[in-house]
Amino acid sequence: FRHKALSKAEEGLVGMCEERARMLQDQFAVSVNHVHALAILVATFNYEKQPPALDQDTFADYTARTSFERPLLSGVAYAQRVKHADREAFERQQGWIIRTMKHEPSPEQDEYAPVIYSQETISYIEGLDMMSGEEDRENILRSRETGKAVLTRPFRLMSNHLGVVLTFPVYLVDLPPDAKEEDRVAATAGYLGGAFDVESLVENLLRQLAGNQELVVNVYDVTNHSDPLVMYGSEVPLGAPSPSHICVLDFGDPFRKHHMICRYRNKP
Ligand code: WA2
Repeated sequence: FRHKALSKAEEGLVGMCEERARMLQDQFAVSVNHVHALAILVATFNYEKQPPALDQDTFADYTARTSFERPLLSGVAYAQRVKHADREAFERQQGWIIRTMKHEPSPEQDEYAPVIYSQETISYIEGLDMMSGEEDRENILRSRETGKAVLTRPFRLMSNHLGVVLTFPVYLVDLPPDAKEEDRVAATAGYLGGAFDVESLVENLLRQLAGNQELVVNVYDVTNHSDPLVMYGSEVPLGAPSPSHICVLDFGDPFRKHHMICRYRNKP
């Protein structure tokens, strides 16, 4: 009798966890696809047209009107690659100087990735060198070497919410899918990316589902299996022997591994 009651409860747990994992993965995937399209938009209108047929106002307008396509992103932006030799000319042309993510004038670097276009929801990153933040910098380097969408580990975004950053590279020329790493780096024009505000937008997503009250959901970055990083939810004190269910999540970056773990708030 007791055994049967527990299995019923566990069945419910599995179903609710899988529903949430599927929803989160799907909303993540559509958001990533739309950022991919924005990277192509920048390549097409900013680089394949002479003079560029894109500016901050157009980018802000287009990204605001298409934000429904990116339900888990708090905002998107484009950071241009600027080599040190071109910094002075770039700053003179823009009328502002490149700053670090701590808002200080950028010290000399080999190259920079200042944001030149941004969605208004994250306008605070305009003019900031995205290579000055460790997580953003690693993303930028990995995206341009692979030509693929990449994700950071979870960290506190500039919004102060826990989340991850997505980055797509933008190239000056069309590259074959098997292009060499060095050719990719040489052809890099900049980086189109955005912030997955997991803390508030996933909360919002889960709140709308039936059974939300009774369920505790956590998402972890388990890329390093012995050091799981919280991506969503609060740390649940271990040792509580309540049944839990684990769903594997695929956010589209094969370098990263994610899990969702669900348990009942009160042992049913
Ligand atoms: N965007 C928004 N908030 C952030 C952030 C970010 N990066 N990093 C920390 N908080 C323009 O990869 C290029 C966006 C970075 C893209």
